[in-house]
Amino acid sequence: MSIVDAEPYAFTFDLASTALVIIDMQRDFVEPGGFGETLGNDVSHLQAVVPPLRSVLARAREVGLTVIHTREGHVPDLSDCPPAKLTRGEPTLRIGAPGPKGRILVRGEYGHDIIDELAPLPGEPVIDKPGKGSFHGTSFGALLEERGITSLIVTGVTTEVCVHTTVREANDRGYECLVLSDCVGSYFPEFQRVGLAMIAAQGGIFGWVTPSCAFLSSLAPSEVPA
Ligand code: C5J
Repeated sequence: MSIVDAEPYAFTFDLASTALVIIDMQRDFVEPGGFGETLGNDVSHLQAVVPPLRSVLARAREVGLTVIHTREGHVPDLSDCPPAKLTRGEPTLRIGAPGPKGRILVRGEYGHDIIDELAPLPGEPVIDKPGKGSFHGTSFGALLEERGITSLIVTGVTTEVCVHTTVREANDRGYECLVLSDCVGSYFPEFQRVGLAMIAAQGGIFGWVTPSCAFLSSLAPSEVPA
């Protein structure tokens, strides 16, 4: 077992039953010139997540942790998108509209894919999700069950939307979630701060929070190949 210093108290996990989950590190959210920036957001807050997350991903691969990536988006005919979401917002910025990196939140478009720095390796599952949470309308839950995963190390964007929704869904399903504070990002610094505080509040109401350096140093030397 590994133990990490965390809020609100130490998080214990076993590598064999733990997955690193990387949520929606997609070009349209993270890169300059993407959909996120078109909405008026400052993407530098999300780009700051990339270097620490790359280190965590590299170490996770070294120690043989299960790595699961997710992408938010819809099938090209938008048949998996509820009308209430399709008609929301300014018409040129709606789901399916043409965006700077392809149709907004549509699978197969350039902007929908994961940034090169965190590209999945062959064999690493990529869960395409039509919603904010990773369980809704996906095989994520079945995959975790199949692999005997009970603990999730959660990273990605955005903290208060897809990360929060996934952690809440996972918590209700009995998974233990550790959120790496510098490996999740929000366009809004106040949402980042409060979003993280909410997870660990009240004795860990949804989960645990810790910086990536604590997680990395928790991996016992015996678990790192020579
Ligand atoms: C948003 C996400 N913010 N991945 N998506 O719409 O958090």
